[in-house]
Amino acid sequence: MVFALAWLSLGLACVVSAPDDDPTDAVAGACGIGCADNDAREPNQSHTSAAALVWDDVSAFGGYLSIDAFLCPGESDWYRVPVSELKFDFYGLHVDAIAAGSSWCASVEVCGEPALPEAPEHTMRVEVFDATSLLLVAEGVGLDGRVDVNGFDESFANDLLLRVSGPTPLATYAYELHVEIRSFGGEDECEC
Ligand SMILES: [Ca+2]
Ligand SMILES: [Ca+2]
Repeated sequence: MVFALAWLSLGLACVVSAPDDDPTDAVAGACGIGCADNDAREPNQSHTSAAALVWDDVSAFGGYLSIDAFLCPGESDWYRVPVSELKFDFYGLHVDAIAAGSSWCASVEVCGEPALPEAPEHTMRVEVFDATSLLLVAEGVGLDGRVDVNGFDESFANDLLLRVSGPTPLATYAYELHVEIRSFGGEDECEC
């Protein structure tokens, strides 16, 4: 227990930035320290080192991509999504982030799909920024390892920067990130 508390206090006190770190991360107490299980898109600890993502599929209905990644204690994972190349008339943003152990329809209890309990180690924040202005255009926080961020208007017509982080350094997990820009309005439904 003594060791656990010592580790915890170190984690919470850490404000040291990595060389490529964003100053705002240091203010927020993020360390950028990484961990053994971190993903191959590192380093992406700040918006200036955001990992460039590419669409898995683009059609007249929208662009879609998904990746598997890992969030280490206290880090940020930044991604750049090439929305401006889509040239749609309508931009509907749908971001689904799923920590390992949760599932797409975890919030629909009647479906009985895997879900995580609300806990500090399962917290996840997804922020969406306009890549040019760096204005925050959407965000979501989940305490149960499941974040769903949606929006639609011209705010999502430029390239977007996504930041995945844990509000607490206790949050660490493998996660899936699904990003879709739809050229039409529409809601997701979980069908059991
Ligand atoms: Ca990572
Ligand atoms: Ca990172």
